[in-house]
Parts: sequence; structure tokens; C-alpha cells
Amino acid sequence: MTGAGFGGLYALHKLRASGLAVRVLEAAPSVGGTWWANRYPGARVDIQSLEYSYSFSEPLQQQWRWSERYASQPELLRYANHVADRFELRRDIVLNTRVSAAHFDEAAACWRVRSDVGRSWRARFIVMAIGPLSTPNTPAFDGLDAFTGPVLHSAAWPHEPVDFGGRDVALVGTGSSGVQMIPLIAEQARTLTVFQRTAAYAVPARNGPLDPEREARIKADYAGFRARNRRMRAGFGSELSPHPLPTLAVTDAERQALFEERWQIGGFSLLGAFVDTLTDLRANEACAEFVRGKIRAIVRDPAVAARLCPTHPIGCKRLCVDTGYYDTYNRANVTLVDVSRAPIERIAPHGVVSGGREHRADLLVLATGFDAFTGPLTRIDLRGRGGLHIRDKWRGGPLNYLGLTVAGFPNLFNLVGPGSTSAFTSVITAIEHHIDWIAECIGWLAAHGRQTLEASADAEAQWVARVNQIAEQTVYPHCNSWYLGANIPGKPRIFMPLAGGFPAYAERCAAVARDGYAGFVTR
Ligand code: N01
Repeated sequence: MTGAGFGGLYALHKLRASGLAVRVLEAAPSVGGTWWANRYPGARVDIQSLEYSYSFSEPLQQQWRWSERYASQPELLRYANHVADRFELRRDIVLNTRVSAAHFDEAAACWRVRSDVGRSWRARFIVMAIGPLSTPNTPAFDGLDAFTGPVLHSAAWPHEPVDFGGRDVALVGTGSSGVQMIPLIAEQARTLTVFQRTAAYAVPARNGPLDPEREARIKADYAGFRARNRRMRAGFGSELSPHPLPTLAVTDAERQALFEERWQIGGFSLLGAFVDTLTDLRANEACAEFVRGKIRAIVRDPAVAARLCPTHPIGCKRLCVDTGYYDTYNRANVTLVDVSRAPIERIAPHGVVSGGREHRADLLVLATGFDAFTGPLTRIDLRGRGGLHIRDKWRGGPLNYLGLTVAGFPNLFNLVGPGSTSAFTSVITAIEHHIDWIAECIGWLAAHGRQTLEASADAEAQWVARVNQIAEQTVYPHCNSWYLGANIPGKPRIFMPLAGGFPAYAERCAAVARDGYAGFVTR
């Protein structure tokens, strides 16, 4: 198994409990995955921690105490370490070990795995738990190497504290990472210049200490709460219901009142106010315009507010959950540079050049995201039957079946990858679902005397077509997001995650299992 983030930790626990010998190979010197790597100022989860947490162990979910509504990165990392200790996982985790190659040996029906320092392993099954957002994207800016100050990427942040005091900081990128760190950097830096290619929709997190009454209420029936969440499209948020009518079927006053109520609650609740926000462009525009109104009310300079107002549908790119983001642009030491029409021309030794002008900087922050979904796998020398490289298999987009498997790559399972609801689900809910399904599948193979399981090419083609058909019924194709690979120059524009909702997806996976792994070839 590759990766000791939240996916790898639970996979190890579950598969070991199923009687399998499991070894987890982790490139980092620590468990924690995403929460080990993404440690920029302000990094915290955007789904409430009582929901973004494991449900597999009742004692764990009862005993663990989150300090805030949305846990910060250090607390999430402590949680990952606690889980590793509590379930005695460390003895089967090999740290500082990056998987560089995995080749399927057809004669022996097993995987041969190698690390970058030449160690090797043999495995019947391989679980890729490397996370869909683990390959940082560093744009190929001219002159980047000649920049004289530090260049920091949000997803490969230094482990020692970064002192922004007295510095002129340039920051590129206004997705979730940029939106979380901009307010905190602005408080410390002498100046902060933000380079924005696409304006972001950000909703207030309303973070704060966890309300003990709410915690007690949820913990009184945690299993029931988790079950209700699993019936939600996103796998979380069951405490709030959408309005029974579509957005445009209610009066303006009623619509604005509900949007306002959700804005006050904070987080993703705004997107759940009406059922059609993500499927009807006109309904979506009502919600989008509500947020633009908030931006215009918060940001004092109308020209800056106008630049901060997004024009794409809300939710089309992942909604950002913020603390004080738009307010930050009222500070005298913060400048917003719009690079939507004229891209960054180059990085100079002491600044960033855009629109023919050099903006001085002695520290450059890249909050430029990830080569999502495909990047983590295609960077490995991963070869299936006939030596087929995953890079070649996925040249036109990430073919897969159920998001979990790839035809031609027997006994390989990919967690929260393309073709699953991963990006649209509370990721720990997705992880637990995937791993439970994989454990059941491996048990079925053993019970039926089969060595290998592999998606059929037909099932795979139909699945990918279905993922794209579902996306066409939503607002998601109407912007350039990492869901579409549109943030990476040259990447095929294919909609990768499944937008059909977690319950339907989980039911489909269960039905496949009930039907003796329909769509798979087993030998
Ligand atoms: O990355 P992003 P992220 N020139 O791809 C810009 C999760 N996450 O790290 O939008 C100029 O969203 C790019 O511009 P554009 C979450 O799922 C969660 O912020 O492509 N700009 C964009 O503004 C999230 O969705 C949390 O036009 C360039 C930014 O860089 C996902 O990770 C926190 C550029 C990248 O935004 C990714 O978020 C953080 C260029 N050449 C992340 N290239 C939580 O809250 C890129 N950009 C839990």
C-alpha cells in the first residue's frame, strides 16, 4: 500500500483486521498525508471536524475531542498520529520510502514494487492511497529560478516557521490554499501583492471553539449522525435541509433570507440552501450574485471589489471557506493584481512582472494547487498487463471503473481517485467506504478461489461515459477547475470526479459486489 494519510491508515487497520499481511510505504517522514504536507499559515479543514473524522471506531469518535469547529492542520496531524498509535499501525508503516515503480508480474499474478532507494516488495494487492491532491503544481514561470528570495509552495511548506515580518510578499493563486493564508500573511508582511487569475467565491467558516452542547448532542448518537450523513449527496451536512422548492420558485425576499441565514451559519451550507444550485445555471446565478453582493459590501474600494467578484458559476470550482478573506483587501499593505487577461510575464530576481510592470517582492508564495487525480499515479513507473504504463493508459484522461480500479491493472485499487465521488464527498467518508468495499472484494476473491480481479474494458468505458454524462447535467463544466484538469497546461479536459452523489455511488458499488463483481473479470 502506498501512502500513510487518512486513507492509508484506515486501509492498514481494516485490511490487517481482515487477516492480510499489509505493508504501507510512505514517502514522508511522518504519517498524515495531506496534513503533513500542507502546513501553510491558516491551513485547516473546510468540513466540520465532527464530520471530517473517522467513524469506524465508536471509542475513537467518542473519545477524541476537537478543539475547534474546523480543525487546524496541527490538530489534524495530531489526530492522524493518535490513530496510528491507538491502532498500533506504525509497525507496518515504512516511512521515508517513496514508491518509484510498481509492475504487474503476469506469470506470478502479483505486483513488484520498488522504492526510490532500490528496496523492493512483492504484493498480491496494491492500494494506492496517495491522495488526489498530492502532486503540487508549480507553473513554469520564466525566471522562477533566478528569484533571489525564498519560493514557497502551499503544498510543500517548510517545517520551520516562516517569518513574513518586514517582507514584501508576492502570492500567486486564490484557491482554497491562497484564500486561507492571505489574511494571515497580510497581518505580518510589510506588503502583500496577490496575483489573481480567477476570482474565488469564499464563504465565512465562522470557525471558533467547538460548541460543547453540539458535540454532546452528536456524540449521544454518533452512529446515527454518521448514517444520516452517508445519505447526503456530499456525505456530510445532514443537520440542514434544503428548501423544498427550487431557487427561482420562491420570492426574492424568501430566497435572500435563506441565503443570509446560510451565510451566517457559514461553510458549505450556502450551497445546500436549494437543491438546484449546482444543476441549474439560473438558480446558481442567484446564489452567486448573493455572494458578489457580500463582496461589494465588505470591500471598500469598488474597483477592487469588482475584481474580486467571480463571474463563473458558484461551486463550479470548489467553494473556499475563509476567515476574513475579502476584508483583507481593505488593508493598506495589500494589493490585488488581476492576471486574468495578461498572465504573469515572468519572475524577476526581485519581483513579479505582470502587465509590463514589476511588483517588488522578496518572498514568493505559490498557492497554485495540484496536478489533481492523475498526477500522483502518472509520476510513478506504474505498469499493468503487457507493461502498459498508466501514463499511456491515461493519455486521453483517467479511465477507470467505479473510480476504484483500472482495466489492465489487476488487483490495484485507487482510493478517492477519478470516477469516484471523492472530491464532492467529505473525504474520510469516501475513504472508509472505498476501503470497506476493497476489504469485502478481497474477501470474496479468497472465498471464491480467485487470484485476480480486473475491470473489463467495457465496464470501464461505460463508467467514464457515465461520469461525464452526469457532469453535463451540472454547472461543473462551465469553468476551468482542477476537476476538469483545466489548471494544468496540456492536460486533457475531462471531467474526473463523479458528481452523482455519494449515496447513489455507494449503492452502485454495493450492487456490483452483490452481483458477484459485475463488470470485472476474475481469474
Ligand atoms: O489549488 P487551486 P488550492 N498563474 O487549484 C492559480 C483542497 N484544499 O491548493 O483558478 C496564475 O484551487 C489558480 O488560478 P485559476 C480543496 O479541495 C482544501 O488552493 O486556475 N495563477 C488558482 O487561483 C481545493 O479545491 C483546503 O485561474 C495560477 C490557484 O492558483 C484543492 O485542495 C485548503 C497559475 C490554485 O487554486 C486545491 O486548492 C486547501 C498561473 N500560472 C486546499 N496556476 C481546505 O480548506 C495556477 N494559478 C480543507
